[in-house]
Amino acid sequence: MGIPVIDFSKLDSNERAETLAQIANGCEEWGFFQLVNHGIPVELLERVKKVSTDCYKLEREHKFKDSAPVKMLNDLLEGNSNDKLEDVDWEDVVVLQDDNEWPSQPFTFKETMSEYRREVKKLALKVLEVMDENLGLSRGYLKETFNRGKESEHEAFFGTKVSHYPPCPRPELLNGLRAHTDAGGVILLFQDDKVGGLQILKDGHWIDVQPLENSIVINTGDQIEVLSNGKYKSVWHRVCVGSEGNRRSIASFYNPSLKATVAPAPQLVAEEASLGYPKFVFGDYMSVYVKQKYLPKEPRFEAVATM
Ligand SMILES: O=C(O)CCC(=O)C(=O)O
Ligand SMILES: [Fe+2]
Repeated sequence: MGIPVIDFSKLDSNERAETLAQIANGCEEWGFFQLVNHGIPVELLERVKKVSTDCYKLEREHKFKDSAPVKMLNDLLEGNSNDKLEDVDWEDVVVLQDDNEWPSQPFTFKETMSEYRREVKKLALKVLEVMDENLGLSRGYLKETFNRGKESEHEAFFGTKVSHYPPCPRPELLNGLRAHTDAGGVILLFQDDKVGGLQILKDGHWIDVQPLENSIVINTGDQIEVLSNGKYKSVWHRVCVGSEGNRRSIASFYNPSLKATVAPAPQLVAEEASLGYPKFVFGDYMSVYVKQKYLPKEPRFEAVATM
């Protein structure tokens, strides 16, 4: 069993209604689905894979060898312990935003990743519009909620996390990335074609998000859960490491601005009693999330309700 695979191009065909229904099902029942024919050119995706892999080799690999997880695993093995390391991730991360410093190697990295970010942001906005429609919200409702006002500090956050999960000599002793739900809005993940590892918690079981060449995995974060008044739940997921293959994953996050106010959409609240979530400012939520990322989300909603 795998997560739903949906042909996004069929939204523009006579199969629009079925496609909307498939996406609604993906959001309501799974929290995760994969899009094929999503509109990002395959030729660009091929370049993204190449520059990311090259960047890892040129700028990151030697740093990872000196990183905390590697040291912690070595210490553990030297002490002859087999206790799992519960509070570390076997992951190399580069974060790309509009206003931070990016890797300079290979020289095509910046240009290629800027182009990718433009394309994936367009896809994020299309996906949000489909969610507006499926939820019965006015077109643009989610985007407008994420962007409050014209100043840059009121603009939605858009970040891209380029990760590698290198092979681990003792994969049973570590997580690639500990289980969590995502804090924000919609996440668009371009994962490795071959090396798997991402799993979601579905009906009490961890299931694999099957690698599918050049597809984009979509999932929804805690803010979409709040805005949809619980109709679209953010789902627990984790990354397991393996002893072979360096898994690449490129996750792009379209999140509310830190100044945005988030609350269940009034149209989705039948009466006061069915209001399942508080109203809060996203920046306050993030200040709780950074301390509680790997814990259940409910106490985060409670904490922010009283702020
Ligand atoms: O690397 C992945 O496949 C998932 C990454 C992820 O869940 C995250 O960065 O929040
Ligand atoms: Fe995540």
